[in-house]
Amino acid sequence: MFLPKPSLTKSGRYYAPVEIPATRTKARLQAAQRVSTSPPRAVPGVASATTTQRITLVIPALNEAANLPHVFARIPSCVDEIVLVDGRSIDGTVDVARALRADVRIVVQSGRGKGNALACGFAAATGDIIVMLDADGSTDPAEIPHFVAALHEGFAFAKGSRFIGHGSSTDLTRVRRTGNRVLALGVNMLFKTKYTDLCYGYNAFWRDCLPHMNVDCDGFEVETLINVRIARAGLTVTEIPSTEHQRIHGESKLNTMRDGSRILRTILTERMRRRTTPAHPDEWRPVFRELPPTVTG
Ligand SMILES: Nc1nc2c(ncn2[C@@H]2O[C@H](COP(=O)(O)OP(=O)(O)O)[C@@H](O)[C@H]2O)c(=O)[nH]1
Ligand SMILES: [Mg+2]
Repeated sequence: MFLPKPSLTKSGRYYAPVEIPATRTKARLQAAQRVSTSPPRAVPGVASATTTQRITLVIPALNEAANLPHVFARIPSCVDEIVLVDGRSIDGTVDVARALRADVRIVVQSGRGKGNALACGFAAATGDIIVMLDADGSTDPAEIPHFVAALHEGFAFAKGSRFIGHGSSTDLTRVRRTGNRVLALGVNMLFKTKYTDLCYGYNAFWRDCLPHMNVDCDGFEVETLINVRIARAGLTVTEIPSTEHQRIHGESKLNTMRDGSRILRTILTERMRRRTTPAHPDEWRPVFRELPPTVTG
């Protein structure tokens, strides 16, 4: 395995080192290339990387029974723990998840919305590395190794982006794409970030980031809240090119106007806030309920 030294480009932007296994093709190399605004460095409180760290995958799911077979089939073997956070689905989501993976942990969220679901999933996760992605087939679990590799290179947070490198989306409508771009511009101006994507649900991070993220929102503003708080905490962030597909079955629960204005409100509120990290290390942790595992044999 060859690990090139970090280097600065002519434009002054930092290209993170990329692990290059001998078998990697040109396309995969481009896929692994990441641009960051700062070099990876040791972050106080963020675990140092070894290859033995455990990985938890957190999947929020609300009536996604028909999509789970596709999603679970693509989860790579490097994932040690799967936490599915159910939003009290009525389509058999929990039964399907259990039929697919006997070892899946089922968490019932304490409140409502994707933000609350992720907060509960993060609270339940036991891994050193936490990966979050969607249950509708739009985010591909096969990309997880790219995210994890970035964390092992020294970044605190690996943030999926549909608009960098070979990243793309066939799921976004034109209105949502424009809204995402405008909101990302606003965040970049207000928080001095260089994000190419703001509202994407595919990320990975060391568990030490959790108190900094302090996820305390309910809805689809959750990704924005996380992205803003990790930037304000000074954590090292790198963007990973990611391909978003159309959800396979069912419809998006996101309402462009309602959730767009929630995201805007979140950005403005975060800009006004002073304290971002909870005083107590467990203050961010919501109460959640976990269903007992199914008895087998
Ligand atoms: N547990 C839970 N999951 C949710 C909730 N709302 C959305 N999700 C999940 O969050 C992911 C993204 O939701 P989706 O409707 O596809 O939104 P979009 O991708 O932004 O269009 C999917 O896996 C949903 O099942 C919720 O209230 N509770
Ligand atoms: Mg979706």
